[in-house]
Amino acid sequence: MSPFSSHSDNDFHPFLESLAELIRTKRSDLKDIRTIKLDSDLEAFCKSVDGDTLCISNEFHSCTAFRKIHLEIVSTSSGLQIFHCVFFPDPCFDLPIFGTDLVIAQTGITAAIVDLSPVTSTLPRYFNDLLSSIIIPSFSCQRKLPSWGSIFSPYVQFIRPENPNEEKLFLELVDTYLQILISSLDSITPDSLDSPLTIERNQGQTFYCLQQKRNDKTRGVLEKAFDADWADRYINHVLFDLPKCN
Ligand code: BLA
Repeated sequence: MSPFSSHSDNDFHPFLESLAELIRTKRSDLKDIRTIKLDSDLEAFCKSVDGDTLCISNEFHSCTAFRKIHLEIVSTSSGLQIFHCVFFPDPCFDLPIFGTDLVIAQTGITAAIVDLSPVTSTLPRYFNDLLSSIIIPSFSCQRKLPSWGSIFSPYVQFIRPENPNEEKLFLELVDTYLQILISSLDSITPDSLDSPLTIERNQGQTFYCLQQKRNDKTRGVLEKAFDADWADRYINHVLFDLPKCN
């Protein structure tokens, strides 16, 4: 039985469903994709506090070029729904980090963000060339990035979609960013584990994770349902574990 069935309304917002379906389809295009088996208590679980139930479900995959592909859905019985997805590259590959986050409150969608984030001072040329050639829609509500958001690329989109057309445009953008990422794999050769380039990308990925951990809004949702220690462990080990040192 799905832990989500404990909710009075276990339907996800159609925008969240579409984003999840899009990413799962793209993920299945990766040649050697494999599921990482999780402890069953991390795969899907719920916690009730003060009459509100929070449920989390996780999917972890990996493949040659990505050390971890994480897809997560968080929902509460009071109507909060969050979609979180990150593709963490193996630092031997000259790839940016793909990340997307969607936050839906009772009042509607509040945040949608997507990026291919660099782990060195600039994006690799392949990505810069392709991203600079696409037409990014002029979404009506652009949101201001927090200070820790310096990790994102110049192509980050952080918006509040105002209508179904903007939701569709956002989904198309996610599709394009993932297409660019996946198409880059055809011509990529990994550097060795001890290459200075790999080491630099490892450090860049570590910095990305440390900055993401400064997002008090993520911590806030988890701390409210669990407690500070649990939230800390979850953020450090499940959401933003650091790449292994070379
Ligand atoms: C914002 N993230 C948020 C918000 C909430 C969460 C409640 C506030 C929404 C708003 O301001 O409208 C909560 N996000 C979560 C939770 C998880 C999650 C609980 O992922 C998972 C358990 N966050 C990411 C990734 C990105 C990201 C990968 O995890 C980007 C690629 C971005 N979320 C992000 C940003 C904000 C945000 C930039 C806005 C923060 C701010 O305005 O201070």
